[in-house]
Amino acid sequence: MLNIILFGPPGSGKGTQAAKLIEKYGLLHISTGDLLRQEIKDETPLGLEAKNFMNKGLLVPDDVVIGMISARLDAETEAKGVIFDGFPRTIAQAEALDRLLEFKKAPIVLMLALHVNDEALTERLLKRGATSDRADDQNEGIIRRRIEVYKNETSPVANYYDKQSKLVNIHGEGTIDETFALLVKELEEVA
Ligand code: B4P
Repeated sequence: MLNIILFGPPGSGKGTQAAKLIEKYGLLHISTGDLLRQEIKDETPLGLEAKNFMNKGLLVPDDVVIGMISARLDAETEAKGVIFDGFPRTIAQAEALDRLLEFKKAPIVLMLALHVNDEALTERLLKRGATSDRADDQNEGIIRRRIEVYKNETSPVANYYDKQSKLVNIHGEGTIDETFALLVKELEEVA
C-alpha cells in the first residue's frame, strides 16, 4: 500500500495537491479538515466540539481526531493507498497513526512536506476566505494564529518522520502545476 502524508502549514497547498494526486494515482484521500467540516455541517456532537477550536485557529484535541481517523481507516479495506492530508498534526497523532498502520501492516512510505513563506500563506488563505464560507480563512489574526500553531505544535512532526528517513521537503511557492510536478517526481520513485 502506498500510504503518504502531505504535510505543511495552512495554505501551503495540501488540499489542493491531494486532489490532483488522488486523481493521478487512484489513492484514497483522507483530510481531517474535510472530515471535521462535515461533522460541523451535520451538527454532530463531535462537530460542535471541533467548531470551537477551528474557528479560533486552534487544533482540535488529539483524542477527537485520532478516534475519527481510526474509524475512517477501519471502514476502508480496498484502498491501494491513502494520502493523509492535514494529519498527523501533533507527535501524539503521528504515534497513533503509526500504531494503526502497524496493525494493518501498511506503514507510511513518505512524508511530502510543502514549504511556503508566511506572507504567501496569509495571502492565499485570505483570498480563499473572500470566496468561501470558511470562517478560519476570513480573519488575518486567526490565520496568523494557525501559522503559529503550525510552527509550535505541528512542525516537530516533520522531525519524527525524518528520523524514520521518510521526510522529503518540497518547495511549494511555485504555481499549483509546478508544485504538483515536484510531488510527482518524488512519488515516481516509490510508486
Ligand atoms: P485544514 O482543512 O487541514 O486546512 P488548511 O491547513 O488551512 O489547508 P488546506 O489544505 O485546506 O488549504 P490549501 O493549502 O490546499 O485544517 C483546518 C482546521 O481544521 C485546522 O486549523 C484545525 O483547527 C482543524 N484540524 C484539521 N486537521 C486537524 C488535526 N489533524 N488535528 C487537529 N486539528 C485539525 O489551499 C489554501 C488556498 O491556497 C486555496 O485557496 C488554494 O487554491 C490556494 N493555493 C494552493 N496552492 C497554491 C499555489 N501553488 N499558488 C497559489 N495559490 C495556491
